[in-house]
Amino acid sequence: MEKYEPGVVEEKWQKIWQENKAFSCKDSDQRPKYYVLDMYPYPSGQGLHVGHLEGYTATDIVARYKRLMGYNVIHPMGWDAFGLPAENYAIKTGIHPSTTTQKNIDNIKRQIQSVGFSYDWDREIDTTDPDYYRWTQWIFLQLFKKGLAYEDTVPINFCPSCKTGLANEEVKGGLCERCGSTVNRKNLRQWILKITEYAERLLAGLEALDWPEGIKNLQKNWIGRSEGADVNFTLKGVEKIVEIFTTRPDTLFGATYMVLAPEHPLVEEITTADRKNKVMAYVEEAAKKSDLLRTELQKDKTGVFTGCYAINPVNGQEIPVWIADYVLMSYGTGAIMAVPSHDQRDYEFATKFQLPIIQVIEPSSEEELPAGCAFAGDGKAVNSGKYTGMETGAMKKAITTDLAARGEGKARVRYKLRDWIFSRQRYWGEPIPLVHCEKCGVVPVPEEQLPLLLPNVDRYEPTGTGESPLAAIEEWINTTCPNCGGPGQRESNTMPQWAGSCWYYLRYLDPKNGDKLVNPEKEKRFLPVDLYIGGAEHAVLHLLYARFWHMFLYDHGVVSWPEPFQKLRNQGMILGYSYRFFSGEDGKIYSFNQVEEIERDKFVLSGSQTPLKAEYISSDQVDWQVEKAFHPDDGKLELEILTDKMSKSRGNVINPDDLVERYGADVVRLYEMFLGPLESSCPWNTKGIEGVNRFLHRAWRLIESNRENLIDGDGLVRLRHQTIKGVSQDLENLHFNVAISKLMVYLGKMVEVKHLSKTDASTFLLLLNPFAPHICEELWQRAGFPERLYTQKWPQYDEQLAKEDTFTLAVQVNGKLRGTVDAVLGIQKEDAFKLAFQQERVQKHLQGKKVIKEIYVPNRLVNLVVK
Ligand code: ANZ
Ligand code: ZN
Repeated sequence: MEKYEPGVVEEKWQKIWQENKAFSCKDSDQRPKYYVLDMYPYPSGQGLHVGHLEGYTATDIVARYKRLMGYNVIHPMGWDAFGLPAENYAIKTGIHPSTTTQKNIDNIKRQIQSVGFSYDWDREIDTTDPDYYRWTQWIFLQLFKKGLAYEDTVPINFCPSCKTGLANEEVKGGLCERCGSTVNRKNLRQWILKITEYAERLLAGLEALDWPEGIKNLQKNWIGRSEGADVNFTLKGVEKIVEIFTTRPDTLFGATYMVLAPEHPLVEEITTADRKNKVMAYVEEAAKKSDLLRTELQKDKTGVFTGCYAINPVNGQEIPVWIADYVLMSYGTGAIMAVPSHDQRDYEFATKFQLPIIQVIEPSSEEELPAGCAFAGDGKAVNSGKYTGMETGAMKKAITTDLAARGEGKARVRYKLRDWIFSRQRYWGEPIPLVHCEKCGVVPVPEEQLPLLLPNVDRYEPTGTGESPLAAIEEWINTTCPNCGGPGQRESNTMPQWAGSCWYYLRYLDPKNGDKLVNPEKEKRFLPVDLYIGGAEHAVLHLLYARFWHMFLYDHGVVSWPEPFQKLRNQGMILGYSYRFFSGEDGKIYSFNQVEEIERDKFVLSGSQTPLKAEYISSDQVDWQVEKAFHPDDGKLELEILTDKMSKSRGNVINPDDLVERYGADVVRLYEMFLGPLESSCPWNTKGIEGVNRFLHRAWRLIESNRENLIDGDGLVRLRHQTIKGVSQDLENLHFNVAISKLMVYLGKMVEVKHLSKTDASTFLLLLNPFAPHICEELWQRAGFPERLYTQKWPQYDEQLAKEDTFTLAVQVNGKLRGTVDAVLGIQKEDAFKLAFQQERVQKHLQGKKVIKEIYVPNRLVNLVVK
């Protein structure tokens, strides 16, 4: 019997697959298509870690399964290669980002290929390739021509460290998502995409998508649809009208003051002379704060009175007009009516500045009117003139209709979604194909001149004045106007990294097309993506932007399907470990990789000869279930095992290269899937890998030692059909870990039989193949089965034979029959007792008694002896 050597086997089959283009997807193939897509990686210098491989393994399993199911599977891979790290590296070293990027791509491609993923490499794309970004630029031009890209000088989120503007989606808790610096406000000329024009459709389209509810909700909240009304208030004295937006027009009788955002255009005009200084000082202060800071709920409310009064259109009441920074200019109309009794922020403000609080909604009887805060719920109107007594919903409608009839307001839907700030003041991105001409204004670069190439520069530093390094290259920046031929200047901003990933899934369908972004036939044939797997962190960024571009392309006939990704699943995060030792000598955190050995009273760091002393570490306590270990005598904390997101800075990254080298790709793939359900976050545990390693070695031994004596008999008929059914269903539901367990049970039974049947051996290899394709191909060949495994058909099961065998379990208490229950043949003793205890009639007979003995007759009865 030959020994299982994963290294040899895997190299052999990867070569065969590659030489035969085993996984290439033919456009002409008329079988039903299946498009399974990964979120393509950014080619970072660190390469991939085991977390990246989880999603890629999952999609590969599905791709291989669907191929055997008879689908024409398209499973491509590419590189999201524009981005800041390569540019920052260039700033430090002077090495061109394309050089670094290529090196990183080569490394990651090597890593991916070493795991045996069945990508169709003929479809590989790279977003920094001019033949690719030509079409990114082309889409931008279409957006521009349709009026969906506009230029504006706006206060934007500016990261002082990255020296570039950021989209709202890229700011997390007031910090730059990339580098963690505090983000400032800065007025900059920007290119902006009108994603808001698609707000309603982006929302409505979610309905039909098979996406995790969590992601759908994040998008819904980000789009933030609010139904309400715009209401006009006349300003006393100045004869101006201020429009406010409210979601609660039913509370109009409770409005006791009005607030304008400090940036509101009327502020200066309406402020009375005696208040000018105070008001202007406040406006200046507010300009320094971010929207996020201003709207924090806990924040102490500030504001100033303008001296002006507004007239409430429903009752003619005069209410004071304040300015306060909790009202944002970027939402609604930048002005609100304040109803302190029913809005918490207004309540706090009114309390602080001693403004009147008038209740206009009465909670329904069960609810109590809360003390010391606003009642924000629905109920019955009180103190509301002719509307008094109406329910909230009905009153909203009635009062809005009445206001509209008098020309004092109208129903209005508003969205939180803001337009997408699309320009970056950086070098390593797609140049925006526009020319500024003094005579003609902004002129698009003619489509036939695309791609507009990124020129070489000597220095990569952003200018920090808000212009990209491109602005300094005179021979590039100065050009002629495509319209009048006069002198013009190129746009110096580049596109954000999201641009390329907005449409990459389209280019895979037709990666080499020089005339069109994608051939319409191919697009019709392969869209939409049937399964898209990636991290949940893209919920409102990539996944929203891509839907927006896709809808735009749909409107303009480039694609024929309104949504790009029909089914989406998120992979959980694989967490890394680190240790923290509390010996007298040491209290530092060590990464998983750094610790070579742990013994009772010492631990040894990798590459170190001298063990560090720990007062007490019991090696059997350092099990992966253990989070903390305490000293047995004094109870002092000795060792803590921390799990956390894998990252270079935490030093807890697990590199797949070492694992593939040591165990082989098949073991790594299996283990990635065996960690737990795809969607949950689990810690990586290299010890646990031994289990699946043993499983594969066992499979090898079984088939290899029987391959010359396989018999023709029926074999394990029922178990085989059950396993086919179970594994097929698990694959449809992406329950990979469950499927592997079933294969382990099947193998266990095959090992026990005297003569292994051909059918069992071949079925097992077919079922295991998507998970561990190399070893299965090899054993398939060794066992003398026909052709190659990857060209075979997925096994079918017989519903009748796949039924689990059951028997009637009798449950006795003190020898008397007290119940029966259906149980699976071969049920374990503990499970049989569990079933027995669940019986209501049995429970009755156990009440107040103690079980002193449990008797089990396998596949027949349990008897509980009680006293
Ligand atoms: C009066 C009122 C009474 C309100 C009440 C609420 C409760 P959403 O649901 O987020 O859309 N608002 C309007 N524009 C604002 C702005 N630019 N800055 C800060 N707040 C603003 O919230 C809409 C509500 O937020 C509006 O309805 C308005 O307060 C406030 F019992 O009007 B409401
Ligand atoms: Zn011109």
